[in-house]
Amino acid sequence: MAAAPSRKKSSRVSAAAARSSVKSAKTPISKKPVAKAKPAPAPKAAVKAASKPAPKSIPAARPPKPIEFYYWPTPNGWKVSIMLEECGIPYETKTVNIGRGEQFLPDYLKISPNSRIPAIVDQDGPGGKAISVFESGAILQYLGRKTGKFYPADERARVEVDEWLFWQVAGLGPMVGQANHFRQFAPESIPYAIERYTHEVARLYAVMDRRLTGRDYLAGKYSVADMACYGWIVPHQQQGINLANYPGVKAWFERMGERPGVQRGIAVGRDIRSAPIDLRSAQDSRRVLMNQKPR
Ligand SMILES: N[C@@H](CCC(=O)N[C@@H](CS)C(=O)NCC(=O)O)C(=O)O
Repeated sequence: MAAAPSRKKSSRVSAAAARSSVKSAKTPISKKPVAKAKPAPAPKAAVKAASKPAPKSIPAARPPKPIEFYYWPTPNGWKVSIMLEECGIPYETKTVNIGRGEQFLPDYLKISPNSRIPAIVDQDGPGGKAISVFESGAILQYLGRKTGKFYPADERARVEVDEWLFWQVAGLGPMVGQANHFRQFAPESIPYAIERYTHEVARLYAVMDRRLTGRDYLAGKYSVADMACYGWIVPHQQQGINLANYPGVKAWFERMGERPGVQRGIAVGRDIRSAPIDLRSAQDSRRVLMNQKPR
């Protein structure tokens, strides 16, 4: 079982969780449940009364425990915040400040061994036991199977969703990441790298555009594949992309942006992202994120 990071994290129970009036799980997930003491023997009179057949009562169902969501507001984090909001299941956000290096804390590595966000811990996992999941694609598939939403059970439909989900996870995300790095953050301007990744991103937009011509969503019906892609299209201008050149993507992007679940998902942690940047901490973040050595 995975353990929660030991450092204090700001956490917030989502609007969805508040709606289902589930209390936030304040106990660290590493804490084992305390064994209950045996009840004292009942007095005789009580035993007599109890020997009468009691009217059968149905035990009240325990409310589901909120999903613990390890998050920072970035395109990979948004995939899962959108899915959680779209599904309307209770969740508790635990921020992992990747600019401060919290993704490398030993306790977090037990949940996310690749030291990246997002990750989740579901205390109500298979067999009623806790499970942790890292990698955004695996999380989306897990939540889709758990809730039966946005991830079809029919094999043909599921293959289509998987194709576009993996296309995003292995193609669009990493290539946009490289383009962003060389276009905005590299300490020196390397025209070869800028051109290579800007062209590759444009090629991927063209692939997506062909797919979305005559279709509302990537796999026909709205699915986790669309949620995975949306956050990567939000910063299209920084990628050197003019959406007017990709009318299918543009229409899809607008359609997605109108969904309340997408709007709520993208808004999770917006306050952290839009906090005023102090130059020193921005430089420290850049050092943490851009100068990683193998560990
Ligand atoms: N393949 C991973 C990628 C996750 C990823 O790269 N997350 C970024 C934020 S968008 C991160 O945690 N970066 C921290 C770092 O680079 O140290 C997934 O899809 O979950």
